[in-house]
Amino acid sequence: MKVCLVGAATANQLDHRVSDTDAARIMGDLAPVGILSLAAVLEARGLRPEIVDLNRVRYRWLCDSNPDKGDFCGFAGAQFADGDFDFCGFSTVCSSYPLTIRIAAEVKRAHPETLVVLGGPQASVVDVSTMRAFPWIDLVVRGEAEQTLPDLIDALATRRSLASLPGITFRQHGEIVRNPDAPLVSDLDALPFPAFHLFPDIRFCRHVPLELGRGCPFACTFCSTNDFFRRRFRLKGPARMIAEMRQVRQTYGISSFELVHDMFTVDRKRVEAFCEALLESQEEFTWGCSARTDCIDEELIALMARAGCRGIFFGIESGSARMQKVIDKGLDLNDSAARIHSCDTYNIKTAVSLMTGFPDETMNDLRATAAFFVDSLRYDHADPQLSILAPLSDTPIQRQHKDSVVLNDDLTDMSYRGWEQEPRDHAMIHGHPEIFSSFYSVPTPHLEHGFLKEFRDFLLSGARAFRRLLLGLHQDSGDVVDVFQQWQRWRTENGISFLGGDRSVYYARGSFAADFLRFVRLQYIPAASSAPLAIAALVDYEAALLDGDRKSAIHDESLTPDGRPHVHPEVDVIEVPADYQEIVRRLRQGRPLDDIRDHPVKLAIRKNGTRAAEARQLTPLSARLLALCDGALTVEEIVRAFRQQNETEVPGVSMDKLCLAGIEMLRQQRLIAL
Ligand code: B12
Ligand code: SF4
Repeated sequence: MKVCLVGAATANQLDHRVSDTDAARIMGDLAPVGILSLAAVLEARGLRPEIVDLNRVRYRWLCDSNPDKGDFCGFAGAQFADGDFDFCGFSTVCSSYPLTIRIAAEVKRAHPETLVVLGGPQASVVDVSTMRAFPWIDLVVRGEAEQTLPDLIDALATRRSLASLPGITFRQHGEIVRNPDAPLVSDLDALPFPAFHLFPDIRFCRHVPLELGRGCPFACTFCSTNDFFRRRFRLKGPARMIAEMRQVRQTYGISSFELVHDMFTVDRKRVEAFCEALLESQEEFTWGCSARTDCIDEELIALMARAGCRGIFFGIESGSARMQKVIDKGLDLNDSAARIHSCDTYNIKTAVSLMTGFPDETMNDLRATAAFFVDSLRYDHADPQLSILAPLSDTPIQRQHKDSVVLNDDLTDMSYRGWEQEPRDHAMIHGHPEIFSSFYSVPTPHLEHGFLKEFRDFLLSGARAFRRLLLGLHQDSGDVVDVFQQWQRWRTENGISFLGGDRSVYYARGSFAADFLRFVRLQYIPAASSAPLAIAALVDYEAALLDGDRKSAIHDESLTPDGRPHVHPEVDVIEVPADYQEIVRRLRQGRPLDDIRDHPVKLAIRKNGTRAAEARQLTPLSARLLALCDGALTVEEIVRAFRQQNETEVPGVSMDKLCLAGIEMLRQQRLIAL
């Protein structure tokens, strides 16, 4: 039997301007873990499945300059033409479900004899409604499929009845039949290693995704994955994981991994065992994982860091203690903040994932979530994220609100994911709210949706473009939502509109940052700030960063008496009205800014294309020296001028020596070049 397995489209950041290498890296990072596991199981049964990666097909389509290339689904359908497959199995995820169903239709149209099958998290929970609405879908495999899929293919090949095969939904005499659920895979260590050899882009991966285990015992009301794996927490053993990691390193030379599990740290002892095994192996692998902040502590974080953990995804969801209860997440938010702080101390990056748009959420709840978002900006390794709730099919929230969901393209978070929807997708989504529920919004009686969307874009872009200023404004005003409302009013009064009407584009790529800095200078500081000097210093700093990058190819040269030093082309020297170092210290510690005094300082800011580039606060002596490095004076002349300017001697050090040592230090700091 000729079997093809198709990975779901997930790489919506691709477009024709992305280079081949970058595209391969993006697609490698998004390797379809489930499909690769299934392919390995089929190979172990003697089959030779082929894998089609829809991300790669889409990239090919995006780069195809042929004006008659047609729409993506037709193009994608044609990729299956030569395969002559008996069985075509598509993986599904809610965000690209309309696309998958349309591609499946193309395959069926061109090859009516091919069995078109869906599997994965989306089709599994909307199996019956999907098959009712889209007659070209022949069968759905529900849930984990390492047992079901080979049994199904075996039954099909030998023309046995499907009636007793658990885990499938299929058609029989025109009726849709839903067999009972299949048992879970109880021993994940018994599964074969993923079939990476069928997925060429894995070679370009930065972090190879490897499945660490399945199942989360918690029951958050918005989450679909707990039910999918039936809340049965399972973990691969340390020996098995390390063997997989070693094989990847030996085959592809990659030793950085994204360990896939919704909630790795459920069982502390097993996390310790994994970390200790890694340390004992002396392999120096690095890895990221997911955890809850209440299932991890400082000691465990320290051990994980030693064992190579470099990133943790924390689903915090809401910064409101009330909402934590309403959504059955139940985190203690002070503890959550402390865990993020601990990770920062151990140089572990944290994705601090927050959501808004819950049906019961009030303005005060939103304020608390926004505060949690901005507070986490004080940690350099924290990356706060904010999304708008999408009611995933068959979750408690979706079931409760299924009759009152609203469809408004601008409001759904799925369309924000960037998949362009065609009129046919819209018609499908519009006609079947129960199948495509994630494209809808639940009603939020206390919060206006348009407001939420703009606020989300504002926070995400603000955190990217002026991280410290955003934190400073929140600290100064006590409420970033209030700052946003002031900005919204000012924006309207000053006729600032969104580029081409597209709010997200304006916030992500437009002149938002420059407009906002203007608002802070002209409106916020005079009218609302209780720490005007500190905020002014932060605005000046952020404005200097906005002012373009200057990557330079200058190489270091050593000092000679006749060399003429000048400020390094990557460096800007600016003056800010208050002690910047002290402001940053206070921001990190959450201390008030209102008594920051008038004390102008000079900052040297390196602009080499990285936002992480640090501003260095110059001592008065360095500032004077740097001012003399104007490219006109030789080192000898600078020493002379410096001697004349600075009459007070440092005891035991001659002024000339001090000056030469200062120039050398500026050179080593790459603040000057010759
Ligand atoms: C890693 C991950 C991602 C990665 C993508 C990884 C990739 N390779 O593309 C990233 C971070 C990009 C991502 C993004 C998103 N994700 Co995600 N993601 C996951 C996560 C954590 C792991 C997926 C995984 O590898 N699982 C392990 C494998 C073994 O399981 P599996 O894929 O389900 O495969 C098994 C079965 O489903 C089945 N199966 C799968 N495919 C097929 C196909 C056939 C033919 C058959 C027979 C069987 C079958 O057999 C497999 C083996 O048993 C899951 C949660 C989870 N634990 O699964 C969420 C999950 C898949 N994501 C989810 C969501 C909602 C999203 C986003 C929409 C989130 C958002 N709002 O941004 C985006 C959408 C991406 C996009 N751009 O379109 C939801 C999907 C819900 C749904 N109903 O579809 C999940 C389940 C999480 C959740 N909390 O509910 N995600
Ligand atoms: S802890 Fe995470 S994976 Fe578990 S139910 Fe809650 S959101 Fe889902």
